[in-house]
Amino acid sequence: MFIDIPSELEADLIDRPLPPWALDGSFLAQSSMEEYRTELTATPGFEEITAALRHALTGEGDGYAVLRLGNLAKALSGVRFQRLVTGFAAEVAVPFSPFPRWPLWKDIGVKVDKDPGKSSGIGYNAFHMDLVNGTQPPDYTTLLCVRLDPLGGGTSILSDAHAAVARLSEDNRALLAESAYHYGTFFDLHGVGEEYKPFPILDGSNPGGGFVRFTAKMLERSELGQAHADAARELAEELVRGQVSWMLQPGDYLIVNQRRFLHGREALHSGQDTIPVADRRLLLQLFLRARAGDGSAA
Ligand SMILES: O=C(O)CCC(=O)C(=O)O
Ligand SMILES: [Fe+2]
Repeated sequence: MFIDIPSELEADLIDRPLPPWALDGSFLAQSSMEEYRTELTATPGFEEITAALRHALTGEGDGYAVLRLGNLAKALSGVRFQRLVTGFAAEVAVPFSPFPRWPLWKDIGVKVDKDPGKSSGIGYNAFHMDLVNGTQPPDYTTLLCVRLDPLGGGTSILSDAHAAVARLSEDNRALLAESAYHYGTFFDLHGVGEEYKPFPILDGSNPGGGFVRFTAKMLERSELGQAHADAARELAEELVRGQVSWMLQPGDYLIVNQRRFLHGREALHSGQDTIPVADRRLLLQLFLRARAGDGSAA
């Protein structure tokens, strides 16, 4: 689901600088959201785009969208562009940072000496949801592409979590609904509830809906019982079978409804150690919390 910005709207947005934002704890302040909204909704065509975005992410839409902001990224300074993207994001849900020591937008660069399968590693980043081990994971995870892998790797992958679950056997679904899974550590995180350990992958009270609380990274990094691990491996295989993939381009802004889609990334191309850090692939990540009563927080 790709959404392009008409060129007249691009031109108007370039002429409408937004002020710096304020935070209220780890959330974007209400006053900033109102200020951005007033400014942006006065731009003809803006509300059509945000309506299309919300449609793609909830209701009958797919559950993810890519807003193509490449021309705006080129025309605006980094700070002005980030404010504008924050304004688009705030039309979907409330931007926040779960990491108290990070700014609202978190850098995902490339670190050659990190666990290759984790965020900012160079390897295959397997299907997952972000903040999987919080009782309230972010409703949306969003990724803004700043720079491509100059060597050509790093294709994004997405898969419909409920469709993958529906292809599993009933026995495997029953195993996945048991509180037998755990992943990672939980330290000093804001806005995502409490640590959830162990957790069920499927929410038995909400079949076909809700989070599919899964990360394929648990298959190698968590101690799981044999039967539960096998069921989780089946799910990981179904996610791959149903995946869609494409290369995010500079200025592309991917928004994923975490109740519907899981995401990941193919490996970066080999040879990252030959690329200066400042030239390596760079994404910026932002999380969103659905507003109460907007229908997508079910
Ligand atoms: O590098 C990417 O494209 C995705 C990274 C990711 O999913 C994460 O860091 O949580
Ligand atoms: Fe992620």
